[in-house]
Amino acid sequence: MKIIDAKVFVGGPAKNYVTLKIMTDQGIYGLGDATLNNRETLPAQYLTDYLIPNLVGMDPRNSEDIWQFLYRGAYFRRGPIAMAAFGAIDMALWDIKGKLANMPLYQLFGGKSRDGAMVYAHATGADTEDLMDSISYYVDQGYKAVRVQCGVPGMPTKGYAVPESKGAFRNHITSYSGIRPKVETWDSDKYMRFMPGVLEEIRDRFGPDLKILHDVHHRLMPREAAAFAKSVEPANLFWLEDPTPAEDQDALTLIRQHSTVPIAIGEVFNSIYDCNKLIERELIDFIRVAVTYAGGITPVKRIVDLAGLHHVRTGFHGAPSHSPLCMAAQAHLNAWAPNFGIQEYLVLGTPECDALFPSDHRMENGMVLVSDAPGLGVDFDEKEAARYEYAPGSHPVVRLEDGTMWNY
Ligand code: KDG
Ligand code: MG
Repeated sequence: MKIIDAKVFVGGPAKNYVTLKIMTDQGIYGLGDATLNNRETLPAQYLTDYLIPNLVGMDPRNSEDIWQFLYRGAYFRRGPIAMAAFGAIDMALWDIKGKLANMPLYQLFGGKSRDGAMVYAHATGADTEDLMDSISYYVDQGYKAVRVQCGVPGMPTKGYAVPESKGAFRNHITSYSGIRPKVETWDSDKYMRFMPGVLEEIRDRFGPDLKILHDVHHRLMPREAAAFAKSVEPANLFWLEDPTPAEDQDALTLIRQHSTVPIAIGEVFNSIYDCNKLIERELIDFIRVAVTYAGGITPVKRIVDLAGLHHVRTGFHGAPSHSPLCMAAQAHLNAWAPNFGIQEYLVLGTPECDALFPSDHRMENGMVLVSDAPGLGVDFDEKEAARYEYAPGSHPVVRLEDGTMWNY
């Protein structure tokens, strides 16, 4: 069996999905996702210029050897651009393998460990009452877990992932359009004074069973993060995410010394070498890598197995920017992983997205139910894809009130 060609598509409804389609001489094709949010053309070009010409002629069934060829062959290893490109190839090769075996991928991993994978939604509010309405909206739909973000009084822009005005939470998605980023302001003191009280109010209002998550989005310094983690303990969080910039791994030791709040980290990690020490030293509770950014199913399955040895559970990244192909790869891993924790899940099929990526993966009562179709269980409609064009975007940048650059 041989790979005869591969194509890359960039575009989609309100997102620049980077979709790879690998064709074989047996008519079976595989699909993979290389969507690197706001830098989408870069993995697309890496695929087109360097990787696809090497894939042609290879046996797609040798996905392990092909992964080693890509990774060891890169010389300048890792990094989000290369790993997203490898991730797309690896996903597509697993898709082909599943189609050849006529089995959904979770069967190839070892079968199902659960019927449905619990997901969390993003609740957000311009102020506390607005946030409470947003949480109720998701709880009423059957969600058992919500990430909660709240506008901080007295900050010129209100904080990470919060709407500027009340009542906007249903459609709130951080705006990414244009090459020049929007500038947000941040004040750690105001945030640290305000947020613990909000989390306690949510716990009082919604009772002991709701799983409450909160994302600091890399904004606190290590000592602040340790103090903050201690101060949110009464709210009994399911997790506290990215309390400090993820590259300073010693910060996690300080946080652990001061608090038992569960820590989730990893959405910006690209490889097992970004998290193996954190996992082995049991400094985190949830690993948040995404199958796309971390190089595909092959390496992420190894991370999941390592995490399992240390009681670290999965909580894969699933921001709105992730393509349904990445979410499908994660749905299969979630169905199998003995150490599954939770899944962030936001690509709630708009009609346009469902038309571009038809599948019968579904969401019911805050759980993802994985498709039983062979492979990833997601198709790609090229005619639909022709409707979309690449539109450049950018993450916001953050400055302190005196103008100092900070972490988004
Ligand atoms: O591309 C960046 C987003 O994926 C990120 O800001 C979302 O922090 C995020 C999350 O937890 O989903
Ligand atoms: Mg996050």
